[in-house]
Amino acid sequence: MEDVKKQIHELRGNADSVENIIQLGDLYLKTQDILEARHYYERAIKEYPQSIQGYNRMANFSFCHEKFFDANNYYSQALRIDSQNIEALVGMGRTHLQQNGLDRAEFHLNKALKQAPEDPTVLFYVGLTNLKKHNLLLAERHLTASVQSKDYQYWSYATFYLGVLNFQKGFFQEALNYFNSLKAIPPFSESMPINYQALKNNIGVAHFRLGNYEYAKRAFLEVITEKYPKNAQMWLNLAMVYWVQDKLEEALAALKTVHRLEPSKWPWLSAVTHYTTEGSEWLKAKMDSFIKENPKGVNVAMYLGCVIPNRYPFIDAATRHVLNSLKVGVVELEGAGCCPAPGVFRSFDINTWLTLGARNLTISEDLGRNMCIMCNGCYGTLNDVNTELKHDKLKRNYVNDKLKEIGKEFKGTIEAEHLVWVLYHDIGIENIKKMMNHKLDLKVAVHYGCHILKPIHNKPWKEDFETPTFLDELVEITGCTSVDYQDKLMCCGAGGGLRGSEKEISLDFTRDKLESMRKAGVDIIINCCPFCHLQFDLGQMEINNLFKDKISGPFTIPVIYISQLLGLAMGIDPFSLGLLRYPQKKGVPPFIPVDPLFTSIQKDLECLRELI
Ligand code: 9S8
Ligand code: 9S8
Ligand code: COM
Repeated sequence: MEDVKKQIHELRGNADSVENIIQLGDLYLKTQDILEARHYYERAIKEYPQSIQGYNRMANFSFCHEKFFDANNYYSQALRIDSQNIEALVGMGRTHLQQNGLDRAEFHLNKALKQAPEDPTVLFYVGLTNLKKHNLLLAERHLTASVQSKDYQYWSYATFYLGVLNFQKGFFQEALNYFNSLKAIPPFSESMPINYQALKNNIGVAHFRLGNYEYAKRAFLEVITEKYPKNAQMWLNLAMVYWVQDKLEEALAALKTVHRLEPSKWPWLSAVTHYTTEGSEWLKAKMDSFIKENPKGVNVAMYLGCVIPNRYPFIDAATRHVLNSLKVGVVELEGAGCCPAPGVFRSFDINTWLTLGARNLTISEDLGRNMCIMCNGCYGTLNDVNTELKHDKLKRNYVNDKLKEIGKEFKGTIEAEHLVWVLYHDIGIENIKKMMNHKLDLKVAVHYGCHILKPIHNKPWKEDFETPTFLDELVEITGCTSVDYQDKLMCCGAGGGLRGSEKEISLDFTRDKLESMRKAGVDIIINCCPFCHLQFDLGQMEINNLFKDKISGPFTIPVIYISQLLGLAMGIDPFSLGLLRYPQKKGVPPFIPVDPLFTSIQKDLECLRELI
């Protein structure tokens, strides 16, 4: 420290260049004299407004003091001087990341990555952004690259988030291995209290999810008894361990501590003060839902198909945000291709259709996970192929003969499931209901689409294929009302290659359905298939042009995918769900504005006020 003071003394005499002024600021920062540090950074800006360094320093300074708005401003000014400056681009990225502006963060960080593809800091922040967007493949790639860079600090941060990533995949043991490897590593040692507590928390929670309750308890207790008796989250975690171990008295004592420490964060805990061990059913239900959002431990492999990644990527994003909130472990199907589309490929060549479908299924089999499919058409193909090959030895032999050429084999060990079934049945509609935070009071036209219902012989909901209710039930837990309308189960018009070959006929179907929906007075359309989504969304624009004289007026009914609706009711922010976006772009979906959705429910969505 004496050294630093001496340096300061020497420099103060000749603070005549921007470098020297900046260095003085840096030195003061080392002595913890933040006021003086800021003074010199500001002076650098004032005296050398064309130099980028002062802005970057002030931005970093603001960031560290959690003044994100200021940080944003300074980084913008830095980028005005040099739009490719890596420090400013990364700074801008992490500032947006702090404020949950994931798209903006990604925009700046990708620019930085282009110039510095091996920079561990850049790689780390790109990975973290991908992780927050639930883009797990890219997240893993970038975080792993950051780990390999051997930059000590980023090695440890990236390792931590690789743990988080594996946690999100439902690979708790792998997650635990990553977290354990960080024990006693300086950035996560006890001298860094925030990181230290986060690491212990994650180790405990990973043990908890693995069912190692004693280890979990030990991790939480270490934090509480050693140094941080005021960590309310840790007390809550501890209470959960006692709760599942049926140690009610200990659990209650811990819950009371949580309530004493943070009464406003978990207001429902006020009930514990009246709780006797005989028990309030209500508190029990609340605790159960809190502990077990995913009580059956559902883990899936995501199948994307073609339409979602190419036309409606926000359907994927919204679904992943919802599944993550429900604590469903999600992995990618690396190398998966077109399902292939049932209404197209199957009509031309059944063997090719079977073989390509089987190839996709084997990727899921190798992971030991059921497929979670967000598109009706993909579900139709993959579920049909799966059942046919499971039951027909001749077909299976044919397919496996072909697959042998690429070193694959269909075994028939997994299920191909529609997302709606994963939600409704695997996780359970009751469990999702517990996660609802906002009541959305809208009149909804529910559109099932064809391939989710037919053919019926291999569908899990075969009892009521003529009057299905599962999708309506899922919609109604949000507070919305599913309104009946004419020809509700009719095709949207797109499927079976019709949209591709006979657009006008295909849109005439859609027009017909839309008229019925309008007659029923609905506020929004809910669907569970990206191709239906496209047909209703882009289709309304096309119909408004094509059938100008035939329709009673232009159509503008918002089209919403089921996980967007559920996410909104759960309280997930509308940007992440793809319902709102900034800056408004033209020529990209949604084509029919979804804003009416917000105006009609604004009073129910406090959180929206500041966002819109
Ligand atoms: S993948 Fe290829 S064209 Fe598509 S999206 Fe649903 S269907 Fe299967
Ligand atoms: S509907 Fe008739 S074929 Fe389908 S599923 Fe989706 S696209 Fe509309
Ligand atoms: C509709 C798919 S979702 S297809 O066009 O019938 O193959």
